[in-house]
Amino acid sequence: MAKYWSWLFFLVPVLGTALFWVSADSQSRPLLQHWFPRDVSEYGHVIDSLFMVILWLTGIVFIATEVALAWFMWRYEAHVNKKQVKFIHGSHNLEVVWTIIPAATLLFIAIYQMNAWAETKVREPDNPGVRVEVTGRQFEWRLRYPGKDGSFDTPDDLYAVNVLHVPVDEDILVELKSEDVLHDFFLPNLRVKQDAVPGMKIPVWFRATETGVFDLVCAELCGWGHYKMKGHIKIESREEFDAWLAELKQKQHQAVTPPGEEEQ
Ligand SMILES: [Cu+2]
Repeated sequence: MAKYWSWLFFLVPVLGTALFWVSADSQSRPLLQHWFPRDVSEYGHVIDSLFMVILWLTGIVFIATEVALAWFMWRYEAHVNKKQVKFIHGSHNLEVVWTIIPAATLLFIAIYQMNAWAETKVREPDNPGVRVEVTGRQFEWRLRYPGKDGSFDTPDDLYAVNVLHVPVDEDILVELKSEDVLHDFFLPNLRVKQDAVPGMKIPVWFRATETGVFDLVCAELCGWGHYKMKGHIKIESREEFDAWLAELKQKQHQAVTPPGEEEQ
């Protein structure tokens, strides 16, 4: 019976690896591209290559341990091995080895990822093309642009909901907030994922390299309507973005100014 179990366990790494292999995004295997969403961010490849390094490391360990598990089940089946079992009380050398190897691996990852972290979380752009405030609330994304004067909390602030317009090839600086609970600002195609924490203003930045409409979703289970908390990011040319902003300003102006009180 144990022989069957060992085969079953052996199938885990085999099927797992095969599934990753066929679904990976590659020119030579265009069958099932369930891998990363298309990268349209300037630093996206940094995140992706870091992901691949960690996937290779954990993948090798996964396959090695699963194969070892299956092999031991196969080799040391009780019915076959009539020899008396020898008990041991641990091995000091082995303990040292399997403590040092993971510790060294983690230290390697910690040092290796420093540049990626700095790029995405530390080196805030000095002169962003657009600043926008994004506030997560149950269950939508509230967006605010500073208007002409470039600062928030002034009468020319512009408001939008769920569709984040940004110009392509410019640094975008998002000031991320939450109005109620934990949310998570997730732009899969831009490799941006950041928790929105009540009481905090967290800077997030990216630079889009292509125009198009992509997902903006909440990646934190934030309540019953979490699934509804999805929007879009619309990446467009500078001209289109300015035109949209002007139109938004026009609409907002009409909405707040009573007829006959048009400012000159
Ligand atoms: Cu949410």
